[in-house]
Amino acid sequence: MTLSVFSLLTLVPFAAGVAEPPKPFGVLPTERQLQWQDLEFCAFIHFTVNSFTDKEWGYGDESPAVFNPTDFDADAIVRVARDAGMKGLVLTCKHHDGFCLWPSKYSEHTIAKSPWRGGKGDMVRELSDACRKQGLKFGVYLSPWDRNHAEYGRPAYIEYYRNQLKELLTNYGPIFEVWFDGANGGDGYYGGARETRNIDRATYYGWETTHQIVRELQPNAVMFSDVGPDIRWVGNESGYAGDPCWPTYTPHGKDGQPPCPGQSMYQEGEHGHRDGQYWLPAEVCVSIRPGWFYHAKEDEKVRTPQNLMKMYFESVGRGAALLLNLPPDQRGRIHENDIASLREFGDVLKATFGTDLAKGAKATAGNTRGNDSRYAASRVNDGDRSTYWCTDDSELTAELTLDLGQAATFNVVSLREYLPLGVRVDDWALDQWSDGAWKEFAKGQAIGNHRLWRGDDITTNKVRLRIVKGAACPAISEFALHLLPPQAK
Ligand code: FUL
Repeated sequence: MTLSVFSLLTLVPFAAGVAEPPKPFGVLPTERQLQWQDLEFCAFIHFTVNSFTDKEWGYGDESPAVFNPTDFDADAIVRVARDAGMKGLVLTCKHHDGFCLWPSKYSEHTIAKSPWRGGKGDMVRELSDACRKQGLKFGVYLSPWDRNHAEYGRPAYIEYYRNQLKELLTNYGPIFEVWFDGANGGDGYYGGARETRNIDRATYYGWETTHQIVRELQPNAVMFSDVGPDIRWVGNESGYAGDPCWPTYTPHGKDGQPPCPGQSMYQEGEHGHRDGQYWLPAEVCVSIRPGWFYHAKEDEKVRTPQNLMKMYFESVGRGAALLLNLPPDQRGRIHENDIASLREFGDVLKATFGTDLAKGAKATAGNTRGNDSRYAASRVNDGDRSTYWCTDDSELTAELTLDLGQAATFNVVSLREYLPLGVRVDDWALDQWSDGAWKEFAKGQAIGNHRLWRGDDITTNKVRLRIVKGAACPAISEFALHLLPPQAK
């Protein structure tokens, strides 16, 4: 089992100290959620018959013969994602059209009936292998809505769906994320019936049983949907989380109905709820192009490196995760325009966050928990996310100063709370030392997994973090300073 950075703390023997760690506050993340929140930035790969028929939602009557990428290269796709700084990849193993990218033994509507690799290919295998080889985690999207299947809408389809899920969860190594889409447009081919089939979203899929299958076969995998159970949809496909975006959330149904995928007040996902009943961090899924699937007519509509950076700050920088879609083209390659944009974005991202201008700065705090060095101010800039600065229980407001020794210029501040203790901070502010006095340059609500501020260049020798309001004494694991180059703005 892989341990998140947070678990390491429990492996370090306690140094002689006087203070107990603070009690956790509110609802808390599970180990699998912590591992997932560590990743922050992953790739989404949308690929199916649509990539060849120029559609976004296949009707389900497409012949498998149309699926024939001429130059598919899983290693090349994964390399593009890895070079951009992505840590995982989620593949549409089956989209709404029902076509399977692996040779499922439960279906005829699969890659085995396509000309690709002479019908002997398995794209889930090739991509999951490539991910493992290059150090990315691998996740699966299996559309609950299936416009091809004759039994869709009836109990037999649920058995089929679960059998397919079992194939994906047992034959392809560790799975880090299982993606349950809430979309359902009703009409489809359905084995030739060509009709509209409406299902009761709350009861038809029997989600609890399906979730149990995932827990049994892949206990470390997180499950995504509009309403969890592990991670939630942020509520838009435009590439931003709300400000603030709490990882805590209470899913609400529509019109008093129970919440379920495809039937919830998903717009509330943008901000989450400060006192939400569950730890359900947000995922921002968005495409690098207008569509989720490749369309040649969108080759000139690829997001620019600057736009990707904006999305990064408005998703990862608000404590959510960014799942950025990169649709392979008819060759089975990521298009050159997408690669060029990603490369520039990825290079700037690495250069910016690769240098912490607060490293080596002298950190001092108004209060340190029990004067115990394990909770000292210096824990915020030791480059170790498993350590944190913390105050006495009575101190809900607090301040911490970084003395840089000499003037430095930055335009990005990065803050993190120590997540295993919950979200403790409500309001925060940042000050710069300027002409012999403190001057506030930023303030906000919520820190959580990650909070990035970016603004104009600031040159100063001292920076201060103020916790203005907290529900419990703060536990801050990171306070870093970075400089984003001008071309990234
Ligand atoms: C939606 C789907 O309908 C889109 O086709 C896409 O897969 C997106 C990520 O989720 O619900």
